[in-house]
Amino acid sequence: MSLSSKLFAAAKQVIPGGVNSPVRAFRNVGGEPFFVRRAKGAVIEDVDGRLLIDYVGTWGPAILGHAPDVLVNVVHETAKLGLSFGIPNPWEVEMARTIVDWVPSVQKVRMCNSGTEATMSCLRLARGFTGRDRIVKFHGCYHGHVDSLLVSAGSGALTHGRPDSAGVPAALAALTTVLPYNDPEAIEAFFAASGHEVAAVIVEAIPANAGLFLPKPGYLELIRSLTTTHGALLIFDEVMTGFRVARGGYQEICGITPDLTAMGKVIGGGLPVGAFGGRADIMDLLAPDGPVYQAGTLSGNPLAMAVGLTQLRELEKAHGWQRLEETGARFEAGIRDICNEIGRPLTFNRIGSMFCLYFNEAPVWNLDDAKKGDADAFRRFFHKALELGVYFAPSPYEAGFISLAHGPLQIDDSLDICRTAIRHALG
Ligand code: KE4
Repeated sequence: MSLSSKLFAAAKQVIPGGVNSPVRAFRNVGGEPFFVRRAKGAVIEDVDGRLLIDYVGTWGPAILGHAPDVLVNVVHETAKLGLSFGIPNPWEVEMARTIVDWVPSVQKVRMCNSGTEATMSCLRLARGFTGRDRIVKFHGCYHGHVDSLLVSAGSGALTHGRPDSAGVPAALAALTTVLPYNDPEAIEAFFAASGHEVAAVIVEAIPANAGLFLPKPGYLELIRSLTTTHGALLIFDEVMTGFRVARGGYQEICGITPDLTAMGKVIGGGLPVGAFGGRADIMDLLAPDGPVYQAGTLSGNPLAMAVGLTQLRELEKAHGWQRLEETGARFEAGIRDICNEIGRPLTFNRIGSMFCLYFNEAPVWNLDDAKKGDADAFRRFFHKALELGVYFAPSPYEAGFISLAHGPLQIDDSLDICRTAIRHALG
């Protein structure tokens, strides 16, 4: 019996499902999760000594690769000064100024401790600012485990076939309208009828919790236009895309100015972090100045701020976004070559260092398309790749992440393994 199996048996005695976050449980792919001992660069080592090239990257934060010396050193140095203060400190001012400088739509920003806190706070702000209650989200988009947003959610909720969580009061869920993504007619019709009720539309800047699919040309612009016309706010959830697909997130690429933005992951460098920001006239409604309450014991803690700031600086110094695009393009070209060799043009969606290989040959533009993928083929692909030394997300409803530590060697090795795994999956 492997040490991972022993640990999983022990974990299940004291942790629900044996995991601290459902998607880690391998329920969608079958089998048992492995337990990690350590990680460095593009490689993770499990407790049984197996080495794996990692395309999950702790779900986005490890954009430089795991445990780069520069981040480990800054943890050591900062920890000597304190682990948490619950008192204003210089690091949080510098983080706020960096975010405001890099993301022009963010005039003011508040730190918190997870992406969920960030999106939850955006909703409360939007409701407080507009005096309205209705929230609009999209099928398959995931914004963390916020009650109002666990309605037709993606990621782990979708993976486990429960996009609508138990425990969310029906009265609250009734205030959330869920629309099909990339469907202009649907959102136009909804706003024509009910736009005056809407506090905010929240959308993943790039939906990456049902695999990954891209906004059709003009779609985000339409959402921006409709929200502006009807006095609703536009919230970009950039928890995953922020500081990854571009220095200023996807809004830098698409040129759309949201009213609020939720952020996380990359800005913590692997330590617990979230942030939300936007128009000053909205953010100033937050306590202690305004009537919208939001708080957090560990918000702006020095370790997360110091590590996150260092990661952002390293990304900028290394021209990280250009390099991530180049590596992502290399990986995509390799996957497409494999599919051409096999004569099976599987759908591969990518933006920069985020991607999804669907076991589906038709285009994937929304959740319904994503669900047409061959789940059994994905399972065979996932486990063969894992057996051969590559770790992809244990669900077809997640994205893959490439880091600056994924060099040509790792990419070429990964593609060789993917060739075998795809052939195995397709039989
Ligand atoms: P956290 O609360 O997990 O820090 O962030 C929630 C969140 C918000 N918005 C987006 C677009 C997200 O993708 C997430 C969380 N991402 C998932 C991966 N798809 C986290 C993995 C997990 O739940 O274990």
